[in-house]
Amino acid sequence: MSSTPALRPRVVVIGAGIVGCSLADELTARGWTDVTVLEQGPLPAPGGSTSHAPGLVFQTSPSRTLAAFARYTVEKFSSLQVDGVSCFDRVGGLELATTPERLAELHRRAGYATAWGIRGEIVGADRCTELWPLIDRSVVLGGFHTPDDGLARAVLAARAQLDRATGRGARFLDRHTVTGIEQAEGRVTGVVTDRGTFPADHVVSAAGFWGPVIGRMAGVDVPLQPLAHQYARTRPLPDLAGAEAEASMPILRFQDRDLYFREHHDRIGIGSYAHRPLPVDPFTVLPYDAARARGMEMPSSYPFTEEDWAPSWEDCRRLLPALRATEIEEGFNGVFSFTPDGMPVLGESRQLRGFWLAEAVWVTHSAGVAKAVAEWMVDGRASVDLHECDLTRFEDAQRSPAYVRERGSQQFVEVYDVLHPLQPMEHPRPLRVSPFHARQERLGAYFLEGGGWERPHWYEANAPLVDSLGPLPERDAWSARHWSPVVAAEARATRERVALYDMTPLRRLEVTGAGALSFLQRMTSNNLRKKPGAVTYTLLLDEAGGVRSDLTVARLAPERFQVGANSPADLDRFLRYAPRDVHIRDITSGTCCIGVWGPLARDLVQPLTRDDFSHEGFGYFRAKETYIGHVPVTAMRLSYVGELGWELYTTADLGLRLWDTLWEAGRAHGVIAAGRSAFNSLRLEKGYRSWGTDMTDEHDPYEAGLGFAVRMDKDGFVGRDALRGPAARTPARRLTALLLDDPAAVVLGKEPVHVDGTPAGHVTSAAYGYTLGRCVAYAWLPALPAGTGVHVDYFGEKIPATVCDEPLFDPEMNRIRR
Ligand code: FAD
Ligand code: THG
Repeated sequence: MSSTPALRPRVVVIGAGIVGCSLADELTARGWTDVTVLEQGPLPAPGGSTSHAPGLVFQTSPSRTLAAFARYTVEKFSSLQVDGVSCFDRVGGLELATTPERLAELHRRAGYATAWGIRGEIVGADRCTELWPLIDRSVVLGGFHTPDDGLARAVLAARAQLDRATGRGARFLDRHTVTGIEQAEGRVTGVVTDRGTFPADHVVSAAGFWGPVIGRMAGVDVPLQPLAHQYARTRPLPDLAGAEAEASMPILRFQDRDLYFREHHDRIGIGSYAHRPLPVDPFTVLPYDAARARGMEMPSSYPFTEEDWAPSWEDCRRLLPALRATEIEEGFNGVFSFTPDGMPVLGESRQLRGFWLAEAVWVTHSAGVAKAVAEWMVDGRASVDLHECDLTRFEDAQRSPAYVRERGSQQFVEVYDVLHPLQPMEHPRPLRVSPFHARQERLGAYFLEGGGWERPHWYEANAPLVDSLGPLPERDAWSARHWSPVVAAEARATRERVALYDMTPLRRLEVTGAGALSFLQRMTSNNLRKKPGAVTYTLLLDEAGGVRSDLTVARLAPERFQVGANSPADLDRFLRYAPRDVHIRDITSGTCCIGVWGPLARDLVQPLTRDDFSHEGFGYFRAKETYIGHVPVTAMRLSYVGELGWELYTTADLGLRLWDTLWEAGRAHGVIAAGRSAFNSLRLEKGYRSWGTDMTDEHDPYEAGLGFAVRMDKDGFVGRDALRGPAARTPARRLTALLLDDPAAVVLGKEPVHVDGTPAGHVTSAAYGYTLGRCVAYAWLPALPAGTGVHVDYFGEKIPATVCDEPLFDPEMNRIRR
């Protein structure tokens, strides 16, 4: 994607922490050997977060991408040595539960581990004390033991990678402070330091929590917040006297008290997230020498605040009574980075080509991140899905310093909390609201947040409809969160009558200009050369044929298109590729959309317009610009919930009028407002994929079940050449539809799936299908015939499910095409 200015481009990496060193290694390993790493502090421990990281590596994460990064880091560090000392000490990991909620959470984490290929098992309290004899057995209920986790020797690992990169031609220049980024015509050209300027074709900021400072030099927002975090070491423990190894017990987490532990020979090191957030302004961090002159060990280690530590020290002694015989010998408040969503910030800036970020990365993920960024730079794409880490993922409203600070601090607070996948952060809310917000509030909307938007998940106003439903299966406490029986009523009303869905958060791009058609033809997989009025479902592929997004493209006029898109990355990709005669505008903010769906949708809408909304007058996947009452709308006949109806778009100023017009007209038809929970259930019954969850650029269209949107007979679209092989069309793995056998069972997503008793894949999305009377789960699995029995592992329970042909609901399209 990034145009490569030279065969062997000149790369300058800023920062020689674990990320900068690892990146130099990965780049030089791929033949990009003209690499200069600039570091303000003295090597080998220049004073950033890496220099004092205790190096605990717990690989398990809800994020498949983070888990993959961690697995690679462990594999790589295990193979690296300096002077005979390994860079990784595989002592294992142990997470403790002291409450039933945490024990359940550990089962969920064990599920992630299985799904992402990490060994681990739930163990009882006895085994916990066997692994960690200092633990007071009466405090713990059980634990999650992961034998392949352990300790990274971060400074050593940085050294080893630095040495290897140096051997391939990279140079590391310490005591060089970067003071500016040079650019010309939207590309980086060099890096200015206090000791001269270094010309560069690519610059990577691996400056850790200094990222925002480097970002400002380049004119690029870096949405991370540095926070201080307490780490302390005890005096020698009599119980550990004579310990020869640096550590022999697993690294330990006591999440119920926001604490973690490791051994340092005969001492215990303790980290705490229990204290108040301690944000640090990266612009005020002292340079290395000035920090030393002030008595700080290094710029990133602030003085230990005793008052923040005191309550945790009590918790430590309760868990590990042996600590009562000792004291804290030393402690510090060490600084590192937190982002609004807890994920790293990676990728190339669009505003400044050749300027890359590799920030907010833990030691745990460092080598995996470095490999992915190196692949991205050298090959144009990474081999692992990076959409959760891509710097383009943030909306404009998610990049303000106020937002980044609030959310970053909240990430710190919640680091070990048991978080439901739907649970939103409390602040700042509401941030973005649709024009219908006041009406939704009046209907008792249960709002959750996504992309900054307040999104109704159901409406309490529909509660009376629940009585007419048959009995619903009981939900367990976890799946009952952020859910209500009202969801079932809303799904039923959509299938039987008609419902209004707020589709405002659906991203909309306007693509105009003389070159618009040929641009969209080149960028996407389906044929868009159709008369105005046509809507087409099409895929944005990358050069390797991976699915970057799925789009609807409405041709509203010969040179004017409206694109229904997914993430901000879609806009970014369009803007990067667009030639001069194509104009692209994100019109999401400033417009709004209502989905009017259900068998009575036509009865509701037709009387409001003079246009013909009959099947003959307004066909499936067609668009019209018309009026609904007083309101000019763009109407598109399509439905993600699989029912007759239209998406109606208008400008934000007219949104309320549109809502009220439809609401009034709908009374006679029993219209309801319906929320995202019903929406998600209905789309899964219909088999419509959700990009980013069900498929990503790691998947080709055929295995994702989207081959129908690829026109191989169309010339020259991105990704076409990669899909040419016939092998692609008989995929070995598939996004597979499952129905849970037990009508009362529910799973939520990301669970491992077992085939013949062995883990074979994972659930992407899942929701109860109220029409089908079963929970629907989509899963990545080896290609299996319909009827095959599998098991989904939900909190350690093996739930039987069956592979099904799709779509599960209305395969003849009787409900939509009429
Ligand atoms: P850094 O190591 O900070 O490197 C960035 C480098 O950039 C610095 O050396 C800095 O001097 C340099 N730099 C900045 N600005 C400039 C400039 N203008 N010019 C030149 N050079 C510049 N992670 C884990 O995985 N496990 C743990 O157990 C763990 N525990 C932690 C405990 C503590 C107390 C702390 C503070 C962090 C911990 N972390 C842990 C997090 C981890 O340490 C960091 O996320 C990681 O080290 C970041 O690496 P980095 O290379 O991105 O940043
Ligand atoms: N509406 C609009 N744009 C969108 C979405 C939307 N863009 C992003 C995302 N959602 C795209 N996802 C889908 C998925 C399926 C369908 C539409 C958008 C769909 N598919 C039909 C099918 O598979 O049977 C029709 C496919 C075809 O005829 O080619 O309707 O919700 N505006």
